[in-house]
Amino acid sequence: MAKTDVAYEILVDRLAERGVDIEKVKERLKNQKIETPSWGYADSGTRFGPYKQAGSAVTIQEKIADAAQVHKYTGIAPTVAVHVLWDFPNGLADCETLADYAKSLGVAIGSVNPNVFQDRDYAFGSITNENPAVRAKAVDHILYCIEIAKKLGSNVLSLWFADGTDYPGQGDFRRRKHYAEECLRTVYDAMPAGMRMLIEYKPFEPAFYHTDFADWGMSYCFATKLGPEAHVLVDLGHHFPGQNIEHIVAFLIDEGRLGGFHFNNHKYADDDLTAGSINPYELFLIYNEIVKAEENPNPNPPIAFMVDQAHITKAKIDAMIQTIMQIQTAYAKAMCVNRERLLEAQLSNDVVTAELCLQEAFATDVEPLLRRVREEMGLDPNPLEAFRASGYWDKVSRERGIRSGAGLGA
Ligand code: PSV
Ligand code: MN
Repeated sequence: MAKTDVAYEILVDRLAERGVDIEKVKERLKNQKIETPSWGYADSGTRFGPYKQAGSAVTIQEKIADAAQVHKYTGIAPTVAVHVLWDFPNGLADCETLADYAKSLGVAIGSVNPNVFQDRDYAFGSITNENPAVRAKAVDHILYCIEIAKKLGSNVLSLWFADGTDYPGQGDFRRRKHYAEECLRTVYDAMPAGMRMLIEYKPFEPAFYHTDFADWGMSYCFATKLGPEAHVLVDLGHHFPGQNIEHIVAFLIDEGRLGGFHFNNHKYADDDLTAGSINPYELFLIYNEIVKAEENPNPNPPIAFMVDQAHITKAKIDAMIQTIMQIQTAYAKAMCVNRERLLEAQLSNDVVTAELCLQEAFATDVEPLLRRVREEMGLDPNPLEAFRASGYWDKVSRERGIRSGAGLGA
């Protein structure tokens, strides 16, 4: 037997001892879906300026082509999130044939992200601005994004507001909250049947004193007031250090309001680092809640699993493939928990055994399983090496070179 087969067989036995059915795990891994962001293939930057790379995508066609590579090698990244201002400089005209183009490359357009933060008119807020004309402009842009979503066959409207203030006294919290409620109501009522609104939160940046959507509780509150098609979007980078994100995830699932994720990892602030790069145990614990939700009845709608990362030092497609593999690994490990033993330990207050059940799963080497799953999906067992060997990146970096475009690093 080949070495990899032996490792796989040992894992099968080990998981059977934990009451885990490997065939079911494989099935779930094959059905996993993670959306990658168009802006992750383009140049991005920091407050100190843009970081340009040879080969970065500029047009939406290039971004989709790069995203299609990630899907081609991982098999589980079939959709691409779009950011309207950065991806469609010519508006609806840019969308005409885009769905067909994406389809021809084996992917589809996923969530649609309006941009009501870049225009200088929004310096003092978009939907929370004191000026009704600015609020109306922001709402109009989001309504236009709904039209774009319809054209692209997307049913997820993903909203993030940079709104906030920098200094105490600058704005009135409650008045701003009322403006936001009013504007979101207009948008929500304009959504066609089947469309979902995701409301993201972020405690700081670019506003540094307060943000109008500061935490999950505020997003939850806006969402519940709006109606059943509004949900909370959890961006892993949008929490203060030490915050227990898996608890937030479990709570929202139980309330039926977890709409989706923006995966990434942070060490200090909203660093946009590769998912699992700084704290893989946290990612595992988040997936532990997702796995439990999949296995137990709960009121939550389908979750949109999305990446929100803009790498500045890593090669972009390499980094995105690495990201998908990290998330896939977290999911696989979370399915390796001995659930029966964990429940017994919890019921008998055996804290050490309970913790060990999770640690044992986290320590499980799931590589043989993931390689097997990829082979069964007709993929190379090592997506990153296979992509690198394909020469795609060398080719596009030569052809595209260093250019200017729209986006975070325009
Ligand atoms: C804001 O930091 C954010 O997380 C939002 O999701 C934006 O759409 C995205 O980043 C832009 O990069
Ligand atoms: Mn985000």
